[in-house]
Amino acid sequence: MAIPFITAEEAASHIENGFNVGLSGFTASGTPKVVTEAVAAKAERLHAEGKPFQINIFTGASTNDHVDGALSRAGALNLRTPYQSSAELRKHINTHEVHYFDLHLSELAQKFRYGTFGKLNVAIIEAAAVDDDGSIVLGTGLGNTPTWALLADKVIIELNEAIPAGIRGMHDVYLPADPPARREIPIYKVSDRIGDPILHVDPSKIVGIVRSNATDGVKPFSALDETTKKIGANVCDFLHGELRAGRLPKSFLPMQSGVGNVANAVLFGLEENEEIPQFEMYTEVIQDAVVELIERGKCKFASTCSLTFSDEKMHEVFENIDFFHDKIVIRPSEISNNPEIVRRLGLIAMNTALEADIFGNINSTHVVGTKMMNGIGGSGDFIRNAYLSIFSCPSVTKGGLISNIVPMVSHLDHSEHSVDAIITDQGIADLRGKDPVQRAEVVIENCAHPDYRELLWDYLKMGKGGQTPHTLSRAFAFHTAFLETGDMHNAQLG
Ligand code: 0RQ
Repeated sequence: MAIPFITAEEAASHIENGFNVGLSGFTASGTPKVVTEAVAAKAERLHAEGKPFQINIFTGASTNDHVDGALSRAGALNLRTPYQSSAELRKHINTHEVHYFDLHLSELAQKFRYGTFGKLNVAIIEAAAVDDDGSIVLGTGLGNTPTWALLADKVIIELNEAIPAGIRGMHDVYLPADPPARREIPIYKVSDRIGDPILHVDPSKIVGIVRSNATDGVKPFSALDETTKKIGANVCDFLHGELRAGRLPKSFLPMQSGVGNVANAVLFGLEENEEIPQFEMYTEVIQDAVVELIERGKCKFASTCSLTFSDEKMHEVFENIDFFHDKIVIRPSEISNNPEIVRRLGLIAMNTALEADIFGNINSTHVVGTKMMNGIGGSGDFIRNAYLSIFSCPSVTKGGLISNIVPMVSHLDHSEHSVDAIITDQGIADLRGKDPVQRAEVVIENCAHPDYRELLWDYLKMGKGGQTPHTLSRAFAFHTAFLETGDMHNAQLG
């Protein structure tokens, strides 16, 4: 039987108060765009009539304004997981209007299959093509779609006519068996394909197809500035040093790169550095910089969960899709971020910190310890299991009022046990094999901004012993000074 075309409003009528809804995609890429706007409008209508309407949204990672923006503005979100990066949603999370469960991205699909979140009522899946037998060519991001398609009672397809037919064949849809039946995931090389290019959905569950032609709407990155350029150059120096010392194989190892302006700058640094050989990427997002790395042959192959390109760059890739077709594979997030594969392939993991402490602990999520920024995303999936785990960030932010190197992180995402190196615009702190005091010395000397070094030395020296010589009553002196005076330079250690 032919699957009917329906309107976004008709699709939204299948979503009821309290439902668990799974969305395709990863970042804005491959994420639905029109049905969620209709759900937000429905919520506003019902709220105006005094009726309740809130749903729980499960995704691959962050989304777009059609999801997190529209639904949080409409007051339509109850629970949200596993990651977000929306300024609008952030406000609602930090006032507790939305319950946000910040989770390692590789874990959500299996947790859902294990029954942690109850049943999945509806999945909304963006597609480049759909057949009446339920065969679907997915869009620019894969995320947790195979699990949503398997578990959902009803499936709504958003057929996005802006995605070229040439994307067919770039996906590798694979669902691991669950314990106790799980076996190894048989990826031994970055480019290995283990699944099916097509997602197969039980056609009797598909309630209809909604047409769309909206782009992913990813904004281009801020232009590189002196600070981000220096961070990029320092990361390259570190990697080059590892090659020279024989601690990295001459053929190099696959790279993972996180999100944001700093990660994008690091990738540009890799492109420009002739001493870094050609490499492959095994990562969860590829951003604009990777398009150029592939075009110039510096990146030979990229395994990813999404093509998170700005609209301009995506247009360029779509125009030239045949060139990229055999150089990129798009995988589900539980495979792109799988700790087993990260450890097996020996990834070089490069992620960004909001702040790092002198002993090597990392805060990637909470501004001054309390306000959620985005979430842990996939950073923990990668860094805990990588061959080499690097965190980078600028040494200071907000014009120098905040030092990103502090005595003790105000929230802990990644512990000293999982961090090999911290790299800022000031330099490189190689933490491997060092005890806490030795780590602190190298972090202060090489990574802290000169304006804050003396304060950090004073903090380290005032410690009264113990392997990690904290002075607990002063450990948050930097943060307290910022909250009270707007400037960490005013930290009172005495
Ligand atoms: O604020 O937006 O007001 O200017 O934080 O900082 O320097 O532009 O850094 O864009 O690279 O993002 C950690 C957030 C960095 C990101 C984080 C303020 C700063 C600015 C952004 P403004 P930058 P980036 C895989 C990996 C976690 C998830 C992850 C992230 C804004 O990389 O979300 O790694 N990572 N996933 O001014 C207060 C500090 C601050 C601070 C920076 N110490 N205190 N504010 N800022 N440091 C990908 C996925 O999982 C999908």
